[in-house]
Amino acid sequence: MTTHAVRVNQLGYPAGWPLGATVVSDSPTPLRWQLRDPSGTTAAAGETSVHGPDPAAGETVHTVTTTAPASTDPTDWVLVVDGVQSAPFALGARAADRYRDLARDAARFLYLQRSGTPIADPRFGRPAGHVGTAPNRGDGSVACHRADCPRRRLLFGCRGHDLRGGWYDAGDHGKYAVTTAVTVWLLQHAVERSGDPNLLDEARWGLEFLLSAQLPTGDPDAGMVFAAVHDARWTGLPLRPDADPQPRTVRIPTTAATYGLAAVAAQAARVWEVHDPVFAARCRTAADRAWNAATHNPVVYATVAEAADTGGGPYDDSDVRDERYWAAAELAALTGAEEYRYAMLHSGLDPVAAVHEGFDWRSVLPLAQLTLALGPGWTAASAATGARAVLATASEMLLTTIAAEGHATPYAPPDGRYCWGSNSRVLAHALTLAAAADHTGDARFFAGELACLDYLLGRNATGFSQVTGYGARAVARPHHRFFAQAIDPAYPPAPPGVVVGGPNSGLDDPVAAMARSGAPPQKCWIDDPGSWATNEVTIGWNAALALVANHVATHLAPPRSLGTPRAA
Ligand code: 9MR
Repeated sequence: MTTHAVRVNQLGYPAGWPLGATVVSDSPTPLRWQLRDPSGTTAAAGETSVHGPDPAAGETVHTVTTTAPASTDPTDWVLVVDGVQSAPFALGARAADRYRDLARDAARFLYLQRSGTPIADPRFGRPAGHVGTAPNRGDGSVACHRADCPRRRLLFGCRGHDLRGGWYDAGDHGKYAVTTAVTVWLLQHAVERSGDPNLLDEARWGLEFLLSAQLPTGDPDAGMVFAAVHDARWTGLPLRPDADPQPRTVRIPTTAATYGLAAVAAQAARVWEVHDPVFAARCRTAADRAWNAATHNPVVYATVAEAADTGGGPYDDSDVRDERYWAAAELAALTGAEEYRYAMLHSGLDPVAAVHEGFDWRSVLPLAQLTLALGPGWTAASAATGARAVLATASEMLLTTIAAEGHATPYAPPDGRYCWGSNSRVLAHALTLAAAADHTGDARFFAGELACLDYLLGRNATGFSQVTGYGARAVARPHHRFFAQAIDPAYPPAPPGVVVGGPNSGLDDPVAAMARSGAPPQKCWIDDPGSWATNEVTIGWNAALALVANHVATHLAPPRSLGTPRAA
């Protein structure tokens, strides 16, 4: 009978909310747990619950469930079970503060990923990437391969399109429309949700790139949006963006990319109205053009075959019903027009199933529900009520999963296989629970959101916090061409507050395949810069992290004093 590990949220636990932990032990009977303060004094104690086998982790586990006490000693608490000690964590107000830090750090990662502009940062700064200074070939004039491109000159092909700016998607130097759209949407959603315009500048950086990827009037694909611009061939690690010598290539305009612009430009038209009405009007026009173009070109898909020349990710998607639904929802909220409501009504999709599965760049219907639930602009009251019910129903299902899983995560794919970027599924679920908490006021949903963060910040079978810089035992060697100190000390380390893709049953790279072959799903991960399939970082995943951390920090903040009422 042995106890091997005590896994906790290494950031910490805010006072009055659940303190949940997982203990790896084959003891058939409950074990004593002790919560010890930094001096080693036991502040609280109790008994574990025997959970039994946890198939996702391939382990037999117990769980600890108690309420986090308020504490005057904010850091370096530990949980001890059967002589085994957890990593240290914070309690009380300090934990809430750390979520505020995390929200800021997570959002800053997007700035650090900007292309086409120098990055001003003492530790993580660098020259502008892909502006055309040698050895870069630049993104200012990237040729496309369309036979009917109007910029084509006889024999020489297309003279090139200006696709500077935007964000590098991940550890490579590709810039992709579908992930840019999700990232822009998340940032603008935060603004629409809280009224805090803090993230608007960053959102606009991504949006301007999408606008420049939309083909102008006169082009045979007018209104459509290029899917991506990336290197013609994969480059190695490490590599600073401005030192990338590869020619750049642009990927054909697709229906999914175009609906993505329609959705976020419609959302931007609402959000920018009060700050910059001229830009808002430009966004509205772009959204209209994109909707019409995608409606007339409904089946132009990004495919693995089309991406086969390597140098960028395929981001393949051959079901764009959800992208159309998303664009329709954002346009309905902007204009109230019947056409968009009709499109949603006849999508043939099941919103509860989609929200329960969670969003990613390929499955975006949940984003539409989050917008509709806010009831902005012209959204019909019935649509808002319906979306809130969808979020609440899906959230109840997520709480059931959390209660059943040994590591209390809402992620339990039906086939038992963890997907590429599984950590981002957990974040998607956290956003669903956050919205349900806001719309219903039900504290169980907020506790569910915290459980998602517990998992990501250390209560998982890897035993690592999956966020850089947050936790004594945290991921530190992500797959990234510039934050590559793990490979070459001349490069900067990963900045704090970056979430990696996490456990991926596919083990789709040689490093992960070699190290983790046969591992249970939640252990299909390795903190190695060579593992792009488990340890890469992306803008979309980090934007979601920023939103969740921000929501938690805001929810935990003491209610603002309304002042002393004066006598009438
Ligand atoms: O995030 C993407 C994941 O959903 C896909 O399954 C995977 C394979 O197509 O690609 C992931 O995206 C990667 C892209 O292909 C290349 N740049 C890094 C992206 C994150 O790992």
